[in-house]
Amino acid sequence: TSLHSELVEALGRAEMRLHYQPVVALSSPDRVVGAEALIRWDHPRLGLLAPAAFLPLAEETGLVADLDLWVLGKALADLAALGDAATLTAAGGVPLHVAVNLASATLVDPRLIPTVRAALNRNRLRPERLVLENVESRALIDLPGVVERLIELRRLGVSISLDDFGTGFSTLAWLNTLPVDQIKIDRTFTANLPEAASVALVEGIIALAQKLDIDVVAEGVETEDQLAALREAGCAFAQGYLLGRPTPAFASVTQATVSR
Ligand code: G
Ligand code: G
Ligand code: MN
Ligand code: NA
Repeated sequence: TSLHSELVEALGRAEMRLHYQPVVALSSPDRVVGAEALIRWDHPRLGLLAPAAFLPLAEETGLVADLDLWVLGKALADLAALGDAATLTAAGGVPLHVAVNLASATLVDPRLIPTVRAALNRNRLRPERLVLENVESRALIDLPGVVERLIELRRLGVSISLDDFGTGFSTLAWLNTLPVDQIKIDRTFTANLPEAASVALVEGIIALAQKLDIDVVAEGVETEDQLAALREAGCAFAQGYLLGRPTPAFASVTQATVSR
């Protein structure tokens, strides 16, 4: 059988898994403010597959929206299952959020908004608890109706995050025109910290985002030096192996900073 026909059946056979990676506020002390849901396929023969092994196929064959909508329901159910007490972050008392990645096909899928509403209601979660990340920034310029959909989602109270910021088709000009609450600085920029040129770049992005009232999350933080450079630059949030690897148990995400 082809990987494609297996993928069609995988959702029905409950072979999809979510791993969660902590998103950390760089305050003193640091604290976990949420988690990004990252899909995996627990394939019966091939074992645990990363998104790179099946997402391109899912996108080509029109299955990616089904996957993303499943992720939405599962991630919000997992968040709700943590319970109220466990989801309050150590400082500030702000409840944890969960971030879900959406392909461009999902953004224009008519089921998206009804699914978001239903999943929030079913799990008795306020919309502020959900962040939607746009995986393919190209969609934002290519597909008609995407901006309107983002505006509608935001009106519901859901936060919109621009993923992989600074790469591919994303441009600074978009920050002014797109309904966006957060940008995630791509890990290729973090990787070159604390190199002077990268520090300047990150500082520039942060200054611009602050003026536009947009939160900045730095991705891919792997070293203490990178983390120090981000603090120095005034970056408010970060994610990366140094702060916490993706893990199958959502609950363990909340312990990420406790162990630091
Ligand atoms: O987990 P990993 O770093 O291997 O993820 C690789 C890529 O897959 C990332 O760019 C991420 O945005 C994307 N991805 C992870 N989970 C999902 C998902 O549920 N839906 C979509 N559309 N993309 C995802
Ligand atoms: O594109 P997106 O931001 O959704 O991608 C998230 C991906 O980045 C996941 O596959 C996750 O496993 C990976 N990731 C998370 N933290 C790190 C890190 O510190 N270094 C690297 N190289 N990858 C990371
Ligand atoms: Mn992401
Ligand atoms: Na990213």
